[in-house]
Amino acid sequence: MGVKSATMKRPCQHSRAIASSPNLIHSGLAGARDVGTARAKCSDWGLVEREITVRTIALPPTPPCYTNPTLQPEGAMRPRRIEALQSILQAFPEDPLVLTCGATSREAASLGRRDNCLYVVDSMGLVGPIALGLALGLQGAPFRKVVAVEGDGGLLMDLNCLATAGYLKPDKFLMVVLDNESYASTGGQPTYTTNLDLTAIATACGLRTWACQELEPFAQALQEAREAPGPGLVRLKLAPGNERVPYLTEDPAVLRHTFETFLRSAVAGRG
Ligand SMILES: Cc1ncc(C[n+]2csc(CCOP(=O)(O)OP(=O)(O)O)c2C)c(N)n1
Ligand SMILES: [Mg+2]
Repeated sequence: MGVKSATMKRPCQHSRAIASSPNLIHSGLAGARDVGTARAKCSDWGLVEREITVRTIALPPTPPCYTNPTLQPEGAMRPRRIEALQSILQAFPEDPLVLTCGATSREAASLGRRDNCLYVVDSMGLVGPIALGLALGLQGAPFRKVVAVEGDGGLLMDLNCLATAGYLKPDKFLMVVLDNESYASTGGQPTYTTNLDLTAIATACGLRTWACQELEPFAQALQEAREAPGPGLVRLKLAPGNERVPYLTEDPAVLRHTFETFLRSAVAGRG
């Protein structure tokens, strides 16, 4: 594996760019292979220039796709993640959406890329804190809600964001939890939500909550949650499994830049 010198042309978020490659391999990208490393000069938005090491991996053409019917036989009757994402994208065409890693970001992007979406492709557990920070920072902005689209596994990784949202009560914070009772993106291992109610936790933290099992009540809950004052959480129980959709291979710094540009122009244009 040779170490080469190169200058990165695109904006690059130094440590995030480096960290993303090894993490991607652990995120269920079976078949990904390390094909080389290079030393690169990274200009971070033109402000800082530093030397970094970039690993390059070759990806298989499509991600693995599976369902695990032995895990949750009743799950077959539940909505699929991609159907829930379609409802969310329809309900919030102009509000900022922060989408969790793994299959959720991939499936949402497969429905059509949108500038109002931040695809948090690899940072599990950070969707809630990111959306919470945005909801606090954008209190006077012309958005109705900042929506965190999180998985059950991702939310369990950072439950604190519910306690903080309940305490600070940012009006624009809305979390939508797509609860398939499993870490579907990485193989369908069960999470605690097989017998833990995330809406009960959110209610205890002081959030307004909606618990849904089907798509129609879910779409209705999204409309209500959009208009309701104060922080909220909508939970939908989902079937396990993932769709066979392409990987999101863009640098996270580029994905962030697109979203940031959307936020800046929306705030400037509508404020
Ligand atoms: C800190 C960290 N740990 C583990 C992973 C690998 N990983 C990516 S997605 C995922 C499963 C997420 O589960 P959930 O939030 O329930 O979403 P689902 O895939 O079930 O829709 C895991 C373990 C990661 N990206 N980051
Ligand atoms: Mg899950």
